[in-house]
Amino acid sequence: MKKHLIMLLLLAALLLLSACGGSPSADPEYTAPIVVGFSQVGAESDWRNANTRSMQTALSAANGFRLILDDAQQKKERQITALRNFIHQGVDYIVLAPTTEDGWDTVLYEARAAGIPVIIIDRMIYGEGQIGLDENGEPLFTCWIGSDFRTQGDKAVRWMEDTFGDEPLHIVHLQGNYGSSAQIGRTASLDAGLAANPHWTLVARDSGDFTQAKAQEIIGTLLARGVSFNVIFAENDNMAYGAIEALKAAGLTPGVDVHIISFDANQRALEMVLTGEISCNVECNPLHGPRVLEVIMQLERGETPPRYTYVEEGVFTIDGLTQDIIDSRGY
Ligand code: GZL
Repeated sequence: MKKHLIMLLLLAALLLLSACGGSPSADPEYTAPIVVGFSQVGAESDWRNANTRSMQTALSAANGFRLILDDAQQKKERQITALRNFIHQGVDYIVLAPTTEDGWDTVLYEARAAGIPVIIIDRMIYGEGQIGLDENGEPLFTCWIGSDFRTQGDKAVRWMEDTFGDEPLHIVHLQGNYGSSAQIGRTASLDAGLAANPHWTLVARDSGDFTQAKAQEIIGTLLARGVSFNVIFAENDNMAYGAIEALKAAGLTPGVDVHIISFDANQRALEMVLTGEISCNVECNPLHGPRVLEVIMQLERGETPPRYTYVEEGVFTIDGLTQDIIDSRGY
């Protein structure tokens, strides 16, 4: 008898607890989170990881969000599958960091048909032959936040012209993922620099896929073949790290025997600018989380955010760079 009484008292306590707001749907103060599906390129670089952390910090549960993160491992087809899953789940917003520029039209039409706003970050996408526009000139996305990669490349080339003057340069070019805006823009700048400076020679060009391992392999192979060069144009910091490892393994001193130009300006890379291993580093700022948060809150308020937002970015060399500056940076 006593056992049953205890069971009844326990059951009453549980019912009382659940009536006091145990289940969110019963709580009138409960506000459903804003659900965001985020298709991320991958985790190929320090830049990418900083970008992911920035998004997770901004679109946190504490800020009223449920963030669904999909890592595409640098494969576009996985991103397209992720977007279709987000559409099927009926998320409130889609954020896409596109691997490459082309091939998004169909799935973005599907997102628009589902009434889901799409925010593009970092790299650009193409519509039907236009940058981010469909065949009717209508945007395939609600807004875009990212970098001007051609300007980044031009900053690097200008530094090379100002620094090396008439000195003959023999350049090894480590490219990022073919077809990504970062690779397209940065490569176009170097090509323009090569055309404008006849005393510059392109010794070798290959894709390191923005990864340290592939870059180290490319530089190591060139050195083993006895290829001579005095500049490495690395389209991101992780490839610069790989190049530095390969140079050191061959007994060469980065910044003395070979000058390295890099992109992203991660803290780890800026330490290498201080030591002289990297000669010039062009910033590519990954901290898009707060920018996306602001855009979503504008849309939630019924406001119209700018269609395109370019991020302000600088150039780092050893001149004027201090440990305090490096330590104060967010990535
Ligand atoms: C640039 C970004 C690039 C970085 C790389 O905005 O797309 O991809 O430069 C990253 O580090 O892998």
